[in-house]
Formats: sequence, C-alpha cells, structure tokens
Amino acid sequence: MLHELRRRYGTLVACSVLAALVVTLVLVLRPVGPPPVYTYSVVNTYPHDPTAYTQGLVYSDGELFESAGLYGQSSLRRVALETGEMLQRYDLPSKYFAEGLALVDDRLIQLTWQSQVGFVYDATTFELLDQFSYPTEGWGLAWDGRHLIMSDGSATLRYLDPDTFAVERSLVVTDGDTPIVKLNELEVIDGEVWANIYQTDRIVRISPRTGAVVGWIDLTGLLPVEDRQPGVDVLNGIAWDAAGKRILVTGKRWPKLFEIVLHPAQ
Ligand SMILES: [Ca+2]
Repeated sequence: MLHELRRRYGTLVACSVLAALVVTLVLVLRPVGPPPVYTYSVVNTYPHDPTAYTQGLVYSDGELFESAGLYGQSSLRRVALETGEMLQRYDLPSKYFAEGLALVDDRLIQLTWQSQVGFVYDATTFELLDQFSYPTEGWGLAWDGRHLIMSDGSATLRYLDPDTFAVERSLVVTDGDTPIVKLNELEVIDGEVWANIYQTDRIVRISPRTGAVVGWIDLTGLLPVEDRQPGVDVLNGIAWDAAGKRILVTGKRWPKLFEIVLHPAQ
C-alpha cells in the first residue's frame, strides 16, 4: 500500500515537472512581435503659452511646472492647468538654455542643454538653492520616486541620485535590436518611462527594468492644422497626474495642451 502511494506520488511529481517545462518552453519559444502601437483621443484641451518652448513638464496638484528653453528666453514656470495662467516665473541668465525638469519632494531640478549645469530650486519660492554638473548634454528629466532619470539625446537613460546627482545606473533603450535615439522629454507613468522622440509625433513607452520598448504612442494630428502658426515647433512635454490618472501633453510653442487617453491602434 505504502509502495503504491509512493509510486503514484512520484508519477504526480514527474507530471508536474513536465508540465512546468512545457509551459516554460512555450513562453520562451513563442514569437515576440513588435511592441503595440497606441493612438489617442483628446479628453480636454487647455490653453498653453505659445511663447513657451517647452522642454520640461511636470504636474502637481492642479498646476504644471514647466521648463521653457532657448537662449535668452529660458525660464522656470508655475502654470494653472485649466486656465494656462502663469502664476510664477523665474528667468534664467541668457547664457543658459533650459531643458528637462523634475519635481523631487519640495525641490525642482532643471537641466540645461549644453552647459552641463543643472539647477535646484525651492519648488514653492523658486529660490535657486544649488547647482550641479554632468558630463553630457541635458535633454529630459523625470523622477521615479528613487532616482532622477535623465536623457541626453542618445538612446541612453541615466539614473541619478537625487541628492548627489551621481550616475548610479545606465539603461539603453531598444526596440528589438534597434537603439532608440533622440529620447527627449520624460515622464514616469504607472511604472513605465515615457519619452518624447525629438522631431517626431511619437512617444515611446519603456520598461525601466530592461530598457525594452513596450509600446509606441502615435500622436499624429494632435495639434489641429489651424493652430500650427509660424513658430509652432515639435511635440514635447509629458506630465502625469498620478491621482487623477490623467495624461497631459503639449509641444514647443504650442497654443494648446491636451489631456489624452490611449487606444490600441487598429
Ligand atoms: Ca515630464
């Protein structure tokens, strides 16, 4: 009797191991398709300052923090989302071209394009508290709760300590075997890193674990033709209202800012 039970138990274990092996093989060998593509619907449209050359965008409690670029025009702004009204502004010295922006607790961290200098501000008063240097160009910046994530125009994202600004990790973003370059403005959304691709209407969704592209968002046609006045530049700027689950996007010198929802493309 005991012998029979042992035999049956042994068979059961063998069957379980075999089933696990089959499942593993199916998962490993299944064809991996290209990442899904998403299109969008506009849920809300808000005013946006058409003189703001948007390089960084962050949402916080009904307001946006915005970093606007260009030499002689660079600024840090606090803007009311619904009205587009500028509530606060700090102008950078004209030798700096402002870039990515992140909110870390009560501090705002702002990059510059080619000066290799970052600025730290009090998020309430916009008082300049500190500055730091980095060896690359500065493009986009985001905060994932532990690290600042920085882009520099290449396919590489760098993870910086939020206090020392030391690089603690690098991540190369790839779609299959192809590195995805020109990663620009950044946002961390539900555990993914989203990046504008400079000079395109696309946002890429990135796995922060592997750097693999997990989706593409095609925002072609987002800014209506009648709003494309001279001087209007490319799509840039992603902000995430985590509590309201709202995706907010705009572009450089765009007169509008949009809340969008995504749909799988057909
Ligand atoms: Ca952002």
